[in-house]
Amino acid sequence: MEAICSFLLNFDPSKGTIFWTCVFADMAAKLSHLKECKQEDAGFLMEQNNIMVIKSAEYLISSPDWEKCPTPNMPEYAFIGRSNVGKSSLINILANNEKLAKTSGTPGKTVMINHFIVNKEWYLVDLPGYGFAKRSMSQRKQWERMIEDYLRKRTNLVTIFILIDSRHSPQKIDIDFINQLGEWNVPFSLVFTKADKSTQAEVSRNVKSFLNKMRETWEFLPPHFVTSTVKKSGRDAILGYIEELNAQFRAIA
Ligand SMILES: Nc1nc2c(ncn2[C@@H]2O[C@H](COP(=O)(O)OP(=O)(O)O)[C@@H](O)[C@H]2O)c(=O)[nH]1
Ligand SMILES: [Mg+2]
Repeated sequence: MEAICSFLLNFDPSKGTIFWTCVFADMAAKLSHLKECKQEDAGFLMEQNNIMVIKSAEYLISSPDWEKCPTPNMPEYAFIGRSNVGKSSLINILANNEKLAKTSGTPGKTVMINHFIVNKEWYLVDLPGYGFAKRSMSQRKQWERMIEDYLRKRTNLVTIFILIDSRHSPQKIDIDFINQLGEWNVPFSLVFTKADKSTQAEVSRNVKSFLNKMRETWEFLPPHFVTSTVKKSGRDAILGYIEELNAQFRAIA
């Protein structure tokens, strides 16, 4: 069976920050088990495992840089990917609120870190996407600086979800961003979006070839999820994973 890397949160009292260690424990076993299930079964299994119920989800604030973000006192999960990959749509189905993050057919230009608070116990963060051709060079530089600072300095950031369009073969821009995260030591998971737009066979082929591409530089693969906001698939698995990490966060906080 393919090696799946699982991460465990730890607290470094000298620095006051959380950090990750890599383990092959319960979570890896669970994820590899889920990988072998059909998506529906995965949702069912997660339900049995007390899948998170969304009681509330509210927009909190948009910040121009990491220092202006809310107090880092709750576990935080950030979502990023190319413009138009389906980020806002995914955030909305996770939060059970179609109007929470704006969705549109045309990508936006705003470069802000957008915080939402879910169940009054964790932060969901919508980050501005990469690969937006209409950004000027200075806007791109601003994006790079803001993202690097946020990802490297935000102490309560548990993991980021990188969204990848499941209709395409591996794209250099996504691979480059992932490799950059490796250099920065930022833990991440992959979410393959818009699974309803191609056949199941095509989606599987693209997911497989993306993971194979990653194997060229990565020893272990991160958890990955396949989603469709039209079919609302993949939602329970992602929320179950967040719930699991929230419990780890609470255990060390
Ligand atoms: N068929 C389908 N369309 C999607 C899905 N997710 C997003 N979209 C569409 O893709 C476009 C961009 O989505 P949006 O969430 O605004 O992308 P963002 O720029 O990454 O935030 C919108 O027209 C969405 O309706 C999906 O899972 N299936
Ligand atoms: Mg958006």
